[in-house]
Amino acid sequence: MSSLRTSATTALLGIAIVLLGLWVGNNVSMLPVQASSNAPFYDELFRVLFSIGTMLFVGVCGLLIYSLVRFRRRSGDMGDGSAVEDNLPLEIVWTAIPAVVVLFVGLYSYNTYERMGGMSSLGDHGSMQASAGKEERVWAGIGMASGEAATMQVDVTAMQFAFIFSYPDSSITSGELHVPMGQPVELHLKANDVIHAFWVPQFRLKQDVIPGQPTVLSFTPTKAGTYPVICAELCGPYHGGMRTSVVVQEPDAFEQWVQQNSPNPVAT
Ligand SMILES: [Cu+2]
Repeated sequence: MSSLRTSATTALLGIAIVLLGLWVGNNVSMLPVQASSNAPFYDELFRVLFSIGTMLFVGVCGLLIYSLVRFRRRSGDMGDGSAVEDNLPLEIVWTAIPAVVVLFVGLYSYNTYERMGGMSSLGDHGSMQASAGKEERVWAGIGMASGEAATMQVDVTAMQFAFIFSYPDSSITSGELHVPMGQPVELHLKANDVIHAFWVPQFRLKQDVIPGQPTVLSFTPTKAGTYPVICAELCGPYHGGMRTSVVVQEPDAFEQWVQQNSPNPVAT
């Protein structure tokens, strides 16, 4: 009878922890504003991971505190605890649960990456560049989401300790990234010296840039504003100062910026 009660209590607690995890994952938001087309995909993944993380955290901490109190040493008790070993079902359960969780998280993360644009479209991209005469293999990054075509290319050079943005169409070179809202942008990143990483939290994009490995990062800015661009890979003594801004502008304002900064203005 008491083992039945223990099972029922355990099941109820398990359900409570799952519900708590789901509630926390869906209602507690600590992320900055969403400013790119990739952000909703990322946040969906984050909510799932946050839910699973909450369940595991509350479950493990709860069990730990319960055990500390329930099995504490009573006064006068000088013996060792009873030795528990060879519980096959228990060992199967605690191996199976993490295995299933890790497998699910791995597959779901890859699926999220694919929906953002993923690697497959980078393959098309490589062939596009080859046909343009520049035979350059793209090693990593995020391609265009299906059905989109980049309307603007920006070359990004990462070096100790700055990002340099150049616009091939208008010959602008800038220390600050300007992009028009609502238009697909394709960043072509390269590193001159050591490994850097291009990170814009509001875009939910963080991409390593490795010397000798051309990298592409595609996104569509969806919210006007100024957001930080941060180097997210320890790259030397002034790594902490390696940051600038990305300015997402209405198309008109962006066009004006291009006209004002282009060394050889294009007549429109
Ligand atoms: Cu850096």
